[in-house]
Amino acid sequence: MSRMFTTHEIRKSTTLDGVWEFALADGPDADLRELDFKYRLIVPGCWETHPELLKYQGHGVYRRKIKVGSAGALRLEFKGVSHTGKVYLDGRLIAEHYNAYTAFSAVVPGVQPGEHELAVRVDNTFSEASALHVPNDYYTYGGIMRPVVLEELAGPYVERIAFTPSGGPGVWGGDLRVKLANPEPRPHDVRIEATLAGRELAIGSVRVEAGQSVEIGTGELSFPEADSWSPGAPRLYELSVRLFVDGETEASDDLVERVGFRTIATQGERILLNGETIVFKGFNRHEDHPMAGASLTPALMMQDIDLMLDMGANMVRTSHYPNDERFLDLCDERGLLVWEENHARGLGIEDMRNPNFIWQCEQVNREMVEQHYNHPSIVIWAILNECASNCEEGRVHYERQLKQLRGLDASRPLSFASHHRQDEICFDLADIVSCNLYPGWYTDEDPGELCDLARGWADAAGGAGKPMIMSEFGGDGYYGLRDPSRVRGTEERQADIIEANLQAYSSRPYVSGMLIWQFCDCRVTEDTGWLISRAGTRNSKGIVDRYRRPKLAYAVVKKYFRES
Ligand code: ADA
Repeated sequence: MSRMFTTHEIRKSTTLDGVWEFALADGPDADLRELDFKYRLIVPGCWETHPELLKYQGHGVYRRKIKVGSAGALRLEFKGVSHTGKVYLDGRLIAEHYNAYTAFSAVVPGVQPGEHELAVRVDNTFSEASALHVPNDYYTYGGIMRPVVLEELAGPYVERIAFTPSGGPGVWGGDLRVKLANPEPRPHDVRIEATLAGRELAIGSVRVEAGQSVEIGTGELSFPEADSWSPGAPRLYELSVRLFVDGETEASDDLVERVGFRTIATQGERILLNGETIVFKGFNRHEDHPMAGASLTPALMMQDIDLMLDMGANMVRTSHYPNDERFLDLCDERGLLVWEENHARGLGIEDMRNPNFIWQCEQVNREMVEQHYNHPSIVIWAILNECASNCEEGRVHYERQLKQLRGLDASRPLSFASHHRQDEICFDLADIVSCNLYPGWYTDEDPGELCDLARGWADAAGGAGKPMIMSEFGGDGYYGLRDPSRVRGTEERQADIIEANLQAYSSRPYVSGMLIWQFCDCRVTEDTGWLISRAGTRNSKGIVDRYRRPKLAYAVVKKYFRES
């Protein structure tokens, strides 16, 4: 299952879930014919779930046979390969992609019916070639960790749909952009129809040249009957787009998306959802589980959402990378708002000088927005968590990337989380000011006083008149370590820290959001500098542990999130 709903009624589409053969490789160029495919791994999955590969960091090759029914173009989509994937069809390279957290695809024209071999080289090593996957306070797992989709294309196909809602309750509208591609060696005339919220829409006709793609837009449409999407009533609508090629009366391709009617905006120091003030309460969450690595099953994703909702949360931040689409689908369905961010954590200016940094960030920004554009739950795009936003050289990157995001999506506010306190210099570039501060854990400051100081620093640094979110705060609590002394690391002390922080932020009207670091404990890179101080090679600031067992702080969070 690659999504939580059916995305094609017409196009032939299957997921390649299941058992694949797997071989270790001693480098990126190992001869595929000479490898020993002795392992059997589940896709999607992480190789660290295999008892011999618990800490394997290196190269490996996945392999399986696929069956193709009719001659034509084949489309293969990989939702997430960690962190670099090279895809081969019958020994021929057809796609290459860097970054575990966004999807990529390959369209191969003229594939003959019958059996073919699919092989994927996967690499999760750290080197200069990888500017974003670096040793870090979370774990870069290895493997084909998100679903793989195989599609047979009958001709021109819908590559992407982007729906932007506008208006408000009772006067909902929106505009639709459809991107079509023609994988065939001759041009086609294509007519496009769509269905949304009970309306049949004739989008128009267009000629698509051989091997080209085109985008067609509707302009503003009105849907006065549509219900709003909101956390309390997350009403979703299927948006189906169909293609009719060269005068045919039967559609030959389609794509179904799920959309919601909601607006998100900032107004002075407030954030407005559907025109009403909202305060975000929630968690930072890593995609991490002891039994599944970063490849959580839908049941595990749903459990996380249930736990967050049980505590009274209304938001999750996808720290620090774009998340699995199935998790976002579930957030849409359950009404959990999402702050989604690009992939970067704690990169200093030296790291940002990596020659691959710019293109790798630009690529993940573009893929994140294009691939996740239609999720009504996503209400903030963010970039570069705790990177060098405290110096002019770093500012150039923040400016460039925020501008890129604005160009890709002007309908959602932008932010970035900063830990630079009074040294921050980029808040003027964002729509929302976000601060990561750890009073009670890394410092002994009073959370309320520090929050007031942070508001002042933000105001002085170009953030005046903008909403402010406390985007990270918390402290370690080792699951099961209980002690009346309430010393650091006990569950009691963690609960105290969380309580003091939540009390301070929920009583300050200028705070538009509070996101606890973090939802669940997570595995971190082993043996790298200061990270060695992470007991058990994990970040233990979760309100639940890696197995989702609640710590004492759970009840504290529930009290504040549910009552405030
Ligand atoms: C930072 C960072 C998180 C995590 C946290 C911590 O704020 O953004 O990824 O490392 O600190 O636990 O120290």
